[in-house]
Amino acid sequence: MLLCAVYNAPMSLDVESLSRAANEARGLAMDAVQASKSGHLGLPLGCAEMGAVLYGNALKHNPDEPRWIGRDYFILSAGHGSMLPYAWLNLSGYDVPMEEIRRFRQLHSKTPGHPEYFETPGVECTTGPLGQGVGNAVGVAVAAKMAAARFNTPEHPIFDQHIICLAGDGCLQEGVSAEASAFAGHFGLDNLILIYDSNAVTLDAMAAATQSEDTGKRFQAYGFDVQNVDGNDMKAFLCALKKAKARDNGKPQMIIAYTVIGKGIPEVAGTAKAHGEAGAKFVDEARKNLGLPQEHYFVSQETRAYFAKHKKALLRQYKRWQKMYKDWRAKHPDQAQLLDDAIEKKVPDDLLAKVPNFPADAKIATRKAGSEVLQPLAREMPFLISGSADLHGSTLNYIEGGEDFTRENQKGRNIRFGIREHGMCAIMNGIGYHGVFRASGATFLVFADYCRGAIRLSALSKLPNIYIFTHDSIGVGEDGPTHEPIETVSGLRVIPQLDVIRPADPEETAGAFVAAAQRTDGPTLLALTRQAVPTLNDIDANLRREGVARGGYIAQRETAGLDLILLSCGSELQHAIAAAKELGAGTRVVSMPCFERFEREPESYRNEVLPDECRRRVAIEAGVTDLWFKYVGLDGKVIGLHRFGLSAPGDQVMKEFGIDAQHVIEAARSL
Ligand SMILES: Cc1ncc(C[n+]2csc(CCOP(=O)(O)OP(=O)(O)O)c2C)c(N)n1
Repeated sequence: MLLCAVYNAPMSLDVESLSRAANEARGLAMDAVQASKSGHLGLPLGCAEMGAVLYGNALKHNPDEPRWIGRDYFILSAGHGSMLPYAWLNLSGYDVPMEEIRRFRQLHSKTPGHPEYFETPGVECTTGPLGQGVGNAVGVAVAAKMAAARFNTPEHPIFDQHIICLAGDGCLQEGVSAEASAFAGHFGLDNLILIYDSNAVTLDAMAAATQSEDTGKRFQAYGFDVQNVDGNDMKAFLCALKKAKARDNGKPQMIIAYTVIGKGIPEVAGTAKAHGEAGAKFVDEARKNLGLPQEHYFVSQETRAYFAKHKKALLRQYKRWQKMYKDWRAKHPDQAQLLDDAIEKKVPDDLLAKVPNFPADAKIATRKAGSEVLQPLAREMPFLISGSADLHGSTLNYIEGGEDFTRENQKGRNIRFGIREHGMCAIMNGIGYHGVFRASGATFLVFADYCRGAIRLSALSKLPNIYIFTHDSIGVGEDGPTHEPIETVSGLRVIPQLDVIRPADPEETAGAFVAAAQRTDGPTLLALTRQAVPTLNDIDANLRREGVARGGYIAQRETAGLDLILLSCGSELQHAIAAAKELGAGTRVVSMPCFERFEREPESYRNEVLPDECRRRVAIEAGVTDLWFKYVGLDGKVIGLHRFGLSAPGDQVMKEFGIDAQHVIEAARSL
């Protein structure tokens, strides 16, 4: 029996078998990268011993049930090293057969270039844009703490797991990981273990060419415990891992693991050349040196036998958990039902009916309407979490009575992310990947650019996040052009799978929040005004709130033969309605709060709203005009602006740029 020298705990580690497995995993990475003529060899080779310890010993998981809620999470933030998890998932017995390893990076394989959440069993997060995985791991750690606080009992530690993230120099150089790590330290996420693959190499050069900070000290300053270890020494690494797992001291854990990038290919090992696929030309010789046969994709009987045995042990561990879980379900059936509903992402069908109508004379900002809509939603959706990047006072998305998430109160539903927009969104993704909670988060819309890297990945991974982004146009006013979105809404509309909804008044805001809540196969961004908007009583209230779900709808129908269509959304819809009054009985007003939802409607509906035969069309929105031409066509006109805004009261800025009914009327008459 080995003893962990640091704290004398027994360790059983079959070094011989796992060393063999590590070399065979290296062989798989070499073969796959060589065959696809692309991909990264350095990390899977350099971290092979850590992969062996994790998958062959330390991780709590179940290859037959990859999404088991009691599992440890392994997140490869350095997603370019994707052959590391693919090889170990294959060896562990996940549904990642050798055929898929052979098809590394090929069309529709389960082994895409970088790990993708929906593509590969056992892959927890979509990673590759460096740093994101660290933010995701922090988010999973938040969700695991929240779930434990809500569901665990002293007898039933259902959620009792560690989130293990492997990150390289690149991940830790990126700002998003710094934001998320500072958050993790502050909120005491001691279920997080961040392994820093410190191999002194980045892509272009040695890491020393671009970094000289003391990373360990930096993370200590964030509030982490930091251990240093030789990452190619399996015993030392397992010992550090066990120590990190055992520490429930309110500190996230960092293990700085010194490794040799590209270990196994002497021609490139330890240098930046090991990083990509350059080492592939030396692999025939490398195979020999590693004791591997010339046969490609080779896995020995011994390794298969080791992992078959290990899987049996994992299944015993899983069964013990199942027994405890069943007992919990029997004793707490209401809680069990709640958990089932949360995992299934159940949202009441009649959610809209739970949101009271606004008074017809309400003249409030859509952000304020949003804050009122959020409260009944939060009551109906107990797993809805609402956070803000230090702007709850402006974004108005605080769940009343939901309490703050703190070290002491991990049941709290309001997360104070601090001024860390990118970190917030990467953490929201982690909460989404965890799968129990629905994450919503808020900031000013103009800062969506800070969040974009994470928002894009939420769309790619189909996470049902809700972004409550306020101050959505030049209507922001006095804060000036730095704070006035111009191109931002359009820039977000072009992200595939992201719904952007810009509601026009309080009732549309109700519809927008409910549409976002009921959409569970992708994220929704709500763009809300800072300034008060009139309630659009010319349109039936139910039509306004229900119309949003279709993305676009006929807000005001013509009363004579159709000869003009006015389109708009958000705070500018009022101008289209006012203009219509002057433009004659043949004018139709279309409210278009969400392009993406409208595009998902059947063609027949879209043609009904925007019939081909009427080509006289004018759109108005206080932002760049380009995307609107899809709906007004080359014969139509769009009122908007293609320059940055101004610092002055919002109504004056709107007027200065001609965002009003008069300009709609003039444009229509000129057609
Ligand atoms: C945000 C982002 N920027 C750049 C890249 C391209 N890239 C992939 S790996 C890498 C270098 C990473 O260095 P390190 O984390 O030390 O990885 P290692 O060299 O150890 O494999 C770069 C620049 C990326 N994937 N994501």
